[in-house]
Amino acid sequence: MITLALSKGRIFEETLPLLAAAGITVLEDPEKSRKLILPTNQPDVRVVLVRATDVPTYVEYGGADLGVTGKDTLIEHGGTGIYQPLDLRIARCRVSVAVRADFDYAQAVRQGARLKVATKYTTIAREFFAAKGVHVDMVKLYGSMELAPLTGLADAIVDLVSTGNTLKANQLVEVERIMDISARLVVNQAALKLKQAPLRRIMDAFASAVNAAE
Ligand code: PRT
Ligand code: MG
Repeated sequence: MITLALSKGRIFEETLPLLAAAGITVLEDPEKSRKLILPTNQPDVRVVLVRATDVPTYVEYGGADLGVTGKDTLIEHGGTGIYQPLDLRIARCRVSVAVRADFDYAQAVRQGARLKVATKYTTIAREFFAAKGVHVDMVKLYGSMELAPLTGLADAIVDLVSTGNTLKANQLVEVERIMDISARLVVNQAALKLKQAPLRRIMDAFASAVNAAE
């Protein structure tokens, strides 16, 4: 049995075409079913639905043989003990710094002010501001980062941006782009040895589909 960990939403949706390229069809719609284990047209392949941030953990400890996860999530997890063979180029976005439109970020940085930063991405944010020599007080959040500068919880947020519509709707402006993000295929290292043939077949099909999509 091959177990693939996916999260509901964009990761699931954007992985479907790659699965199709490997001849795999998921037989149930996660938006309609309450099941967490979804069968596929291949009796020896199943999909497990986990929280996006839990995908690396499932793959690391062998709860799943492989998974699809954003580079953001992978960096925050640490990526230890996980094989990362392929950039799938799906679920693309960027990690950026955003502030209220009336906050002078450039001046705060220039003056060496301590910056209060709210984010779910504390590892990425810490590294970024350390490299800039900016002192930060980090506030860890698990969602709705956009609210933090509007309520005085923070001066700035570090969050994912795709179209920029969410920032705009909350009167925030993107002031720095930290890194580009896309989803990666992650594979359990022991599984790669024990189930080499079926995993290679899926990895190769994904790789061809990614190259064809270029
Ligand atoms: O939502 P939930 O709390 O269950 O978990 P999650 O947010 O970790 O999962 P999900 O499915 O939202 O995101 C999974 C992965 O998709 C992320 O780890 C990213 O690698 C990738 N991805 C790509 C995105 C986006 N684009 C994205 N736009 N993840 C989140 N967003 C959010 C962003 O946080 C912000 O709130 O969308 C909003 C911004 O979008 P725009 O288009 O308005 O700029
Ligand atoms: Mg989300």
